[in-house]
Amino acid sequence: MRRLYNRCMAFRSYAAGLCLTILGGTPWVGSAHESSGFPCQPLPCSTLLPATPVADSKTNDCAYRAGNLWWVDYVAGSLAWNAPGRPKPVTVAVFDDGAWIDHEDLRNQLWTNETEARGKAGVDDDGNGYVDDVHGWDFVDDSPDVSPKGACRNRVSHGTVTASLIAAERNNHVGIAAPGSDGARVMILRIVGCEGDATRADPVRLARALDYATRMGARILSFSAHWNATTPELDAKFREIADRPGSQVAAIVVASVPNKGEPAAGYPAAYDFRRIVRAIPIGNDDMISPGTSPAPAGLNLGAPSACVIGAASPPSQYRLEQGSSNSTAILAGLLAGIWSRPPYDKLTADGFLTEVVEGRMAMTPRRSKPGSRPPYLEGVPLADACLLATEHRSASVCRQPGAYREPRP
Ligand SMILES: [Ca+2]
Ligand SMILES: [Ca+2]
Repeated sequence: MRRLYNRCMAFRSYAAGLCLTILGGTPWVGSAHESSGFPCQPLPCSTLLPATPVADSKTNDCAYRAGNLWWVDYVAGSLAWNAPGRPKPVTVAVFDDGAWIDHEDLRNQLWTNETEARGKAGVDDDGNGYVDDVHGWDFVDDSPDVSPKGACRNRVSHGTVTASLIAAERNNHVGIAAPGSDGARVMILRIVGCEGDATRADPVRLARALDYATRMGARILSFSAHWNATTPELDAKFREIADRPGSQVAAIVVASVPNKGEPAAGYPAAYDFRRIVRAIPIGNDDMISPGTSPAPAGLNLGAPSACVIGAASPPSQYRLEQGSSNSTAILAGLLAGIWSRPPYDKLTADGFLTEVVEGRMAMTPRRSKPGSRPPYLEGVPLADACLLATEHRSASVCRQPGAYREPRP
């Protein structure tokens, strides 16, 4: 990761360009658990956090039943499954390296462009400029096929992991579940590849993907990625989406804050915009991950980063991953899970941010312990769904608030 970052800076220095680095701790070299039964056997690392009872007895996904989805309970994500009222799913755009949409835990969780799904192959049925864009678009190769390409096919698909942490299918007996299982549907936008120029994000490509996501109804834009230089045009796009009052394309941008010792958080986390929600990576000990970059003050919420299981290769492989990419996806899925439920489902992006994220979530007494470097000396509020009224509110994570409080002098 450090090497990638240095490459990024070098590129910036001579080309004043823009570089995208996919985060994820060790997404390319992480431990493989592909033996029979994974992820349905209890994993040792899932016991590193304080034991939190499995909160939802009705959920049958094998990783949940095995106690491996501690990270769902850590953010009280199961409460987003059982809140009163019928969920109105929120579309979450996943800006990443594509995804294996045929995976058993993803194929029923996709945003679908119904006009194209019912339309004619090879025809731009909805006239949006993209032919056959059923579940998103590949902006690297300009294709409706959003699956990983080239060298990405031989690696862990970062975008498959993050999409599954947002919205993996629940109660299908297999694999994992996620805070947004019932409340999120993922739009797959491939904006980076694994070789050559495709590894560097083109600002024009990013701008097109932003336009597409907001035009097609995404209300949360999830970036488990960052870049270290920007352009006036890209700044203007993000300002319109994430800052301007009354914008017709307002959406919530969930941005990763890296934890590999980078001196700054990078974009889009570095933007000081009102609709940016930053994911602060939390490690196995309730601590902010060592090496977490400084980020602007604002809507910064902690979410788990380590020992997290996500979907990998199709049709049924899973991976154990760590890194701030996980935190970002989990936070995006949790926000969607809450936003999809009454009474919050009627709120605009600004209303949801003001009333729920800023007014309640950021006010929670549950805080992470501080990491070793500023500006996180006082910890960060831990994202959770305990604000939802639900019969399962007895989840221990809600009964035992205040993992960390700054000692009074
Ligand atoms: Ca179209
Ligand atoms: Ca599942």
